Amino acid sequence: ARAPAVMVSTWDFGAAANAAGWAARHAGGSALDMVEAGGRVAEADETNSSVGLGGLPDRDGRVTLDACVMTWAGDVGAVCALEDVVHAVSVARAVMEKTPHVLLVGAGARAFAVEQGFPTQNLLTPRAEAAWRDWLRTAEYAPRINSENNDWRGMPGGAADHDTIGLLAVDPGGRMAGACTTSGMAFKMRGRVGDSPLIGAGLYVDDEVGGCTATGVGEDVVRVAGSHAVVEAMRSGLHPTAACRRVIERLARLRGSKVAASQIALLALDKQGRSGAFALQPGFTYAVTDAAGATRIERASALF
Ligand code: SD4
Repeated sequence: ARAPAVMVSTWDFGAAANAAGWAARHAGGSALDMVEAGGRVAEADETNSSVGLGGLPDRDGRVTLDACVMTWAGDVGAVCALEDVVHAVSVARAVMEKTPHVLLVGAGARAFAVEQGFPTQNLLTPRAEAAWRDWLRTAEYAPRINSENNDWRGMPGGAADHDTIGLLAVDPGGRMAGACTTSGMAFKMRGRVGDSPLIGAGLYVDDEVGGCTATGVGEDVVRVAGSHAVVEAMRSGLHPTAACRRVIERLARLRGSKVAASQIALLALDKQGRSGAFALQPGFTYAVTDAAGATRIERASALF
């Protein structure tokens, strides 16, 4: 039998995030410290064409970030459409820890971040700007499947269109936390928010059961409250893989041909240290780090 998993995160680039999470755990950090550290790695990586810096902008050319965190204790914090501050996951954590609220959006989120001492910077890199200018020539909104693992290839300007990282971790005390951070779908409408910062959709953690995070076309994750649905399926006794599969199948029944060309992937970790995932389309990968510190990349099965 495998050592229990202590951290999972979405896509191949999750391996680097898990390494940072593992280091945080090793340094005595909590599960929340682990997922925050991992999310920050993806946010700072400008080759990841959309988490934080280097993220593809909305159709008006503005990079807007969505993120959330959730802890074992049911504490939650989130930001939507945050501009000019790279570490959206840390701002989400600050919303949780420093305010009486759970969600701040837009100008209010930015003002709060500045007041908390977060530095501001231009998040639109020259490469992302070039991709946006290329996109403007057709201005056609068409999310591509699994672009996360094909950074900058095949898109206008060689850019991928979505790159969310979702993370779940357990600390040595056995407590679970999760985080999700993204710049959302490339070339989205200004003001558009997806599933990623919404507790229950892009992320859910229940310390009695386990957690789930989602990636892909956020609109469809929201329709089935994807992450919460997976946690409830695990509560009823399903293995994480079976729980993710049940919700993907439910979405396919609900939406039929409307999701035939979309990618949605769900990734779960239960309190027994079992991980699993399931997707609409083949190609979804995720990083799993076990209690011995070994990380492997797994490939999810898919409905189509
Ligand atoms: C969104 N779910 O904003 C995000 C996009 C994503 O990998 O997952 N990209 O809808």
